[in-house]
Amino acid sequence: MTDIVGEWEVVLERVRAAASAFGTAATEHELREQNARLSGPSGELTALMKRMKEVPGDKKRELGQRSNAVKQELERAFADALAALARKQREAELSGPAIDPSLPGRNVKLGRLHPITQVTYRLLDVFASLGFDVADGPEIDLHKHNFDMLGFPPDHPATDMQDSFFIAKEGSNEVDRGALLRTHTSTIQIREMLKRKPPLAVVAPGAVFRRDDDATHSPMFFQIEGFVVDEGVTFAQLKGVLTRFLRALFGEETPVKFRPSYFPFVEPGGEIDIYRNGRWMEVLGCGMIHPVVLENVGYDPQKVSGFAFGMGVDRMAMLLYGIDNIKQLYENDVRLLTQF
Ligand code: FA5
Repeated sequence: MTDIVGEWEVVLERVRAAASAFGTAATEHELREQNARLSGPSGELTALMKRMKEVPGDKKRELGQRSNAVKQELERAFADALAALARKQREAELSGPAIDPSLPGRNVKLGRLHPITQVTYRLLDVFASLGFDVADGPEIDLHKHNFDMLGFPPDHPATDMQDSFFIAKEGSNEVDRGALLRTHTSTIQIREMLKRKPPLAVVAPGAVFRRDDDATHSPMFFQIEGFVVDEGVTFAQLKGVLTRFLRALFGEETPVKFRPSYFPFVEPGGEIDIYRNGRWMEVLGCGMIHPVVLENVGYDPQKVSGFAFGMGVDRMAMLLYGIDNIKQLYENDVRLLTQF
């Protein structure tokens, strides 16, 4: 029993001695650390006071009072040392080189939106003005959203490991073919149609990933998907909306070419090229949503029909800004970025 009382006295003395050394701290951080070692949540004095129940009854009151007094002493010493440090710093500032308030301020360089983001907003604005909603989806998605429900047959080359980035199983190099980095934003068609009922007109921007790499192809690039589903939607409407859109963006005189093309999830399907800067460039794929896709999401293809399109935002940026290599959009050279 006497042990705890003796021990108590020793610790109190040690804490007081340590507090008297507060003045030696060179920085506020150091001072706060010293203080925390004594009275912080796991400080020495705090730990001591938690042991009060071990103290014999007749000593409790006295040791309690003395401990509180030391605690108050500690608080005072800490406040004094803190004030002294602030004073010292202020004195150093005042006796240092004079500040010239008439000097011009430092220029803060203003950032701006990346050209791809700017173009995305421009494209979405046109579609918003045509009455489309904007939707979003995850960059890692399921094989069934990216391929199966869109009517890709299981052996379609686009599902090859050479074309798509599949995700390795956790902790192994084995590939999990159930999930991948989406290869197109058509995943959002499926996701939105599963969630909502027609009529709907939706555009959905996002990053997509493929094993592609040359002057006009990047392994990560951006697409905007669009689709309209309602009773009586026709190919003429598809042509009307997309021509309107491209002319609003590139100018009313822009040559626009519809070519037949194949995508498993549309029938008929097509691609659109536009003529800019002396060449034709493919900008989007499109078509009437395949009845099988409508069935896959629980719609009745006898009642509703729809059209869909997917465009490369990078390609649009290249055409709008006259950039001839897609890589320039990703090098983030400020000499290029500040031109937009
Ligand atoms: C698709 O991705 C289809 N999902 C588009 C679609 C949607 C068709 C709805 C029908 C209905 P495609 O693989 O052609 O289609 O890509 C669409 C556009 O993305 C292309 O026209 C092109 O502008 C752009 N693109 C394709 N690959 C790349 C790439 N590696 N880098 C940059 N842009 C690309």
